[in-house]
Formats: sequence, C-alpha cells, structure tokens
Amino acid sequence: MALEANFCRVQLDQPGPGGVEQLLCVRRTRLGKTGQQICVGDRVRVEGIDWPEGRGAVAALEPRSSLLERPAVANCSRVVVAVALEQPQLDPLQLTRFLLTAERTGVAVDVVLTKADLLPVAEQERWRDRLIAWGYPTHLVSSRSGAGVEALRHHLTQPGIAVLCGPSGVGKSSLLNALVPELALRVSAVSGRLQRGRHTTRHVELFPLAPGALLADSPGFNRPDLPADPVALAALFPEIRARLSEASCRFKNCLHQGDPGCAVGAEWDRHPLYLNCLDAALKSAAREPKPQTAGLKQRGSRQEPLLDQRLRSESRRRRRQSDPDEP
Ligand SMILES: Nc1nc2c(ncn2[C@@H]2O[C@H](COP(=O)(O)OP(=O)(O)OP(=O)(O)O)[C@@H](O)[C@H]2O)c(=O)[nH]1
Ligand SMILES: [Mg+2]
Ligand SMILES: [Zn+2]
Repeated sequence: MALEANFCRVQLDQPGPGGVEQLLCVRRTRLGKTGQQICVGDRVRVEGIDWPEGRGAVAALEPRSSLLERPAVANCSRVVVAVALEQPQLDPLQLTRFLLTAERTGVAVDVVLTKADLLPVAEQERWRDRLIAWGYPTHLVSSRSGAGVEALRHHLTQPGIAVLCGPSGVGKSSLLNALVPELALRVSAVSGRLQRGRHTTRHVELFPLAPGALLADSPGFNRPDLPADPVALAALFPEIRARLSEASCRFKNCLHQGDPGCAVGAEWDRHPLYLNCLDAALKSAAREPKPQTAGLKQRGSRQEPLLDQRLRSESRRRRRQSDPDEP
C-alpha cells in the first residue's frame, strides 16, 4: 500500500485478471466505525474492483504487526535511522529522539551513519563504536564514494518492510539511489549555516530492494516527539534494558535518575540524554495530563499551571505556522 494525494496504490498478493498487479483505490482517510487511518505498509481488503481500469475501493484494514508513528508506516519489520556524520552535524539528542520513535515499534532498529566521506576514518569509527555501545547495529556509508553501500544492501535484503527515516538532508534518498540506481530519486543540497535539509522528499514510498524486501524512503523532519508516558521512556533505551535484566532498582517506580538504589546508575554515555528526554516528557505530561500519568508523583516532575484551552490551541497553531516540523 502506498499513498498518493487522493488515492492509494494497492499492491495485490496475486495478479488479478489481465495480469493486474496494482489497483488505484479511492483514499478514504479514515475507515469504518473505528475511524482507523490507513498508512503505507497496511494490508487492506479491496472491493468494487474494476479490473480493466485497475481501480477499486479500500473496504477494510487488516490488523497490524507493528506501527511506526512518524513517518507513519505499518507492518515494518525494521527501522533504519539515518543521520549524517557531517552536513548536518550529528546531534546525539536528535538521534536519540529518532531512536525512541523507532524503539516504540518493537521491531529491529539499525543506525546508518551517512556522508562518511566527510570525516577521517578514525572519527567515523569513533562514532560507530559509540553507537554500538548504545546497543545499535551501526553501518557507515557514503553514497558519494559508495563505501559501505554493498554491505548495507546485503544486511537489508530480507523479507519485509524496512523504513529509512531521519532528519532532512542527511542523504536518505541519496542512499536509496545508491542502493537501487534505477530509482533516480530527487535529492537536494542542504542549506544555510545550520546545514538544514530542504525537505525534498514529501511522501513515504516503498521501493523493492530485492524480491520481497521493501525499503521505504521518508520525508526528513527534525524533532521527533517523545512518548506521552514518561514511565515508558526507560524501556526504549537498550542500555537501561540491559542493566535491568541483571539487577533491580530499590524502588519499583524508579525513574532511573541515578539515585542511590537505582540499578541503572549514571555511569553510561546516554545518561544525560535520558535525563533530558525524561524531563521533557514529564513536562509535557504535566501540561497535558494523561490518565496513566495523572497520579504519578516523581522527583523532578514540576507541576506546571494548566494553560487555558484556547491559549493552548492558539500557541499550537502558531508553532505549526512557524515550524514545518509540527504535524
Ligand atoms: N558528501 C556527501 N554528500 C551527500 C552524501 N549523500 C547525500 N549527500 C548530499 O546531501 C544532500 C541531501 O541529500 P538527500 O538525499 O536529498 O537527503 P534526504 O535525507 O533524502 O533529505 P529529505 O528528503 O529532505 O529528508 C544532497 O546535496 C546530497 O548530494 C554522501 O554520502 N556524501
Ligand atoms: Mg529525501
Ligand atoms: Zn532505577
């Protein structure tokens, strides 16, 4: 399933009459009573098929095995988070936010470090070793020189859907072009002092890497959301999972801020990044209380005054106008 302006393209399990392999279906944004939203990767049932025209209508959505929230992709079996080593410079906090979104799917997560041609080998390897220590299989690639591309293709040639996501301008589409030269996807140069990308890719789209192995290119964005429940954050860090599999914290509701009695401690690379994300998640939970966090009493969770509803939606509207990253 792929989405286009007002239609979705449905890939059939078996060719229909006349060898039709894909159907163009009217896109209803929400389906049935449940109001579920269709996304790329969804398995759907189609009705009212006009075979000669290759058209139909999506009637129902099959249950999903996984869901990546942003970019929205259903049923992926792997998330590949791409960040550049340079242009734009690698930002560990931003990378962590992407990894947290990827972790929420429950599927395998890889890191791809792009533009390796822009850094000396020793520095490339320092980054790679650092990310391996975080708990992620990490690949160094350069679409420009071709370094690492073949090894990555080999790694990704497995049945299922892999999603390539990451900030704008890191070279996701360039990498897809290197992996599948026939594609010739549009890419464009990063701009400005901050070397920000230009949001060149506009839609999520699936491309066949090998029979049965699909890779999705996706539009870059710069600031993935954190989970709504701050308590859910810890389980999304492989380093915390590893420590908790060996020992337990003294308090059951421990938020792992490195206090005495915490089995996770503070002696790990991403500890400050974890604290940063935890603080942001606690603040936003306090702003918009959710049932599961409403009764939460934790150190460091400052209760913020609730903004007037109108003010809140107004400020959200303004943020959206000034920041293309706001959904
Ligand atoms: N030096 C170098 N530049 C690269 C490499 N890969 C991509 N670039 C450049 O980086 C810029 C952005 O590349 P894109 O492929 O459009 O990046 P993207 O991640 O798809 O960006 P969005 O579609 O906006 O999310 C282009 O100018 C590319 O030529 C690389 O391996 N080395
Ligand atoms: Mg792109
Ligand atoms: Zn703890």
